[in-house]
Amino acid sequence: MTERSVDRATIKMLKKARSDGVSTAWDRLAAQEPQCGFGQLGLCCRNCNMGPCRIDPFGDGPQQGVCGANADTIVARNLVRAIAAGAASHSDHGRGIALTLYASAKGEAPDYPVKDEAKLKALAVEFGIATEGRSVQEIALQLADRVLDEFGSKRSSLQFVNRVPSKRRELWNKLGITPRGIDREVVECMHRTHVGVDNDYVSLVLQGLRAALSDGWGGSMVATELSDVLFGTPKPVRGSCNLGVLKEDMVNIIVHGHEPTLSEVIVHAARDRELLEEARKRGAAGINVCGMCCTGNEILMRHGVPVAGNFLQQELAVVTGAVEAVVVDIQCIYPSLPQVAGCYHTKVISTSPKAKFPGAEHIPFDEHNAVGVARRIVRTAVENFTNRKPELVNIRSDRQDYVAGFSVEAILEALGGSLDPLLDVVKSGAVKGIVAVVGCNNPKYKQDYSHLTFVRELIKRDALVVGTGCAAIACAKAGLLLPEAAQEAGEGLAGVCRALGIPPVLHMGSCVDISRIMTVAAAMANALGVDIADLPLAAAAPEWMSEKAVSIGAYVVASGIFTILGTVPPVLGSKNLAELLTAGATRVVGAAFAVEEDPVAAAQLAIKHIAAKRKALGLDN
Ligand code: SF4
Ligand code: MSK
Repeated sequence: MTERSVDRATIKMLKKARSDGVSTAWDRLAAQEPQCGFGQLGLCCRNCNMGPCRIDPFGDGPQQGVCGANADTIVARNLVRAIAAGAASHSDHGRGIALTLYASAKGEAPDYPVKDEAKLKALAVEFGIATEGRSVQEIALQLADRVLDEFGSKRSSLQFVNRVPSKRRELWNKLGITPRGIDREVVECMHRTHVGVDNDYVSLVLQGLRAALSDGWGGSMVATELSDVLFGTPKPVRGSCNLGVLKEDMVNIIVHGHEPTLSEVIVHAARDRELLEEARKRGAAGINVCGMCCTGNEILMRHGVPVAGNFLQQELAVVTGAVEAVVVDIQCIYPSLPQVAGCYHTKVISTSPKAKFPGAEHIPFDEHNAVGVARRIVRTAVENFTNRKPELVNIRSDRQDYVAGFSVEAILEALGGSLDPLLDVVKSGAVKGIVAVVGCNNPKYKQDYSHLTFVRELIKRDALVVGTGCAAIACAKAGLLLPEAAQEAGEGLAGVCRALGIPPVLHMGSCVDISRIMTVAAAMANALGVDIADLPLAAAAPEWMSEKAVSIGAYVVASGIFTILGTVPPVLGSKNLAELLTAGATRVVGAAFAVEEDPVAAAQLAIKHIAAKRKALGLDN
């Protein structure tokens, strides 16, 4: 099992899964091998019913589909469709949060009062909404209304684009990739990739970038900013993580997926006296709510709720035999969960009308009666406690403390109210640069190995790391989110961490919270009067797997940040497209992708890039 993961808790639970006769993602991957070579290269097309068509990568067989599309067109269309799916997922999540704020402001969602009035007002000002002499409800209603307009906007640019340095905005305008309506860019991707529409790979990729930008500076940013308004802006908080956070003597509930709307109220319902009494009556010492993936990140950032693990651990949490309910909303949830749960006593409870799972119990979430639904879900879990099969319970003790909650506001507070101290340590070279490490796990690669190796190489060389998503959970499990981890950092970064009392790796939230990283990058560039592409920044998704990660990578590059992918994207079937993404893009948007599966070599690429940017800015002369 050591070839599957570097995480001890994962390895132990994989062994238990095997002895319990449970198949996991790793087993299903083995059963899929060899995976389709055409698919891996991006060379198959099913966009119309004259197909499916595929291009022979060796040049002996067909070089065109029935319609005449060549490798460049097919690979580019597949890439753009992946971006559209990723952007749609983040943005639909953002829309859900905006609709909740709207309902809250209308008095129709009483369980969601505005928690951060200062942030509400700051956003209102950004959107040109008057705040003087107006109630929180009035401001919230107008802001939610205005934000919802962004999805189907007739305007030529999204509001948050104004955060971007002017040089970059001019470039986007020149290239015709300034994002307009959030939904519009996704729809245009689907239109252009329909048979017989856009067949020029460069033109297709540019629209892909525009859709991705509508995610990063639109849908994801909406999700982050309005979640802060509704649930509170995160501040540094301590918690613990990994499968050892499950408690043998308690009712264990895992909340998994991406939206904070449900998990927030479940956290509160689990503290309800009546439900706690019910749990005690059934022999449990209490109710233990733990997160998984990005729903986990959302509640760990705001409440320090324990996180049971990242993407590849969702089945393994069930394998402990100690989970009464896995409550899921949207995104990154295996369809296999009910099957695995069937081997134990665990109930899988789906809650979103957008994500149903055969074999799961569906308890529809309703923001108008959120606490009522949350209580029903918690009660279902409590009632399931007595069904536990003690002979199948095996919770290992692996758990690790972390500090998370580094929102932009929290970072500014740690810096004394302005970015200047951060810019000063970057200028002095104590911190050489900042690298964003984000994204998933992927069973094709040893779980967490690339994340941790890459991050350790970077902090050793005085690069400050900011993380989100499953990458941040990997770092949390390895102890890298503690201030004490500064001892693994280079002298310069370690000194900065000690002075500020921060870890060398800052957890900035869930996948949509990469928008927080973009906001910091834009603010740094604005403060220095340069473009984002001029800054000593880099990004990486060492173990990515989802279409959302494709959208993220595209908007990060289009925003001017060099991005390293640790798993190979399905674009190598088109030499032209691969060249455009890894080299040509630098000439177009000032940044490009690199693909490097070896995390040590990937860290060297990031450090080399940062050194070049520092030199160009005259910082190391
Ligand atoms: Fe084949 Fe063209 Fe149809 Fe794709 S769009 S399936 S390449 S005919
Ligand atoms: S949860 S998108 S596996 S990071 Fe955001 Fe993790 Fe990737 Fe899902």
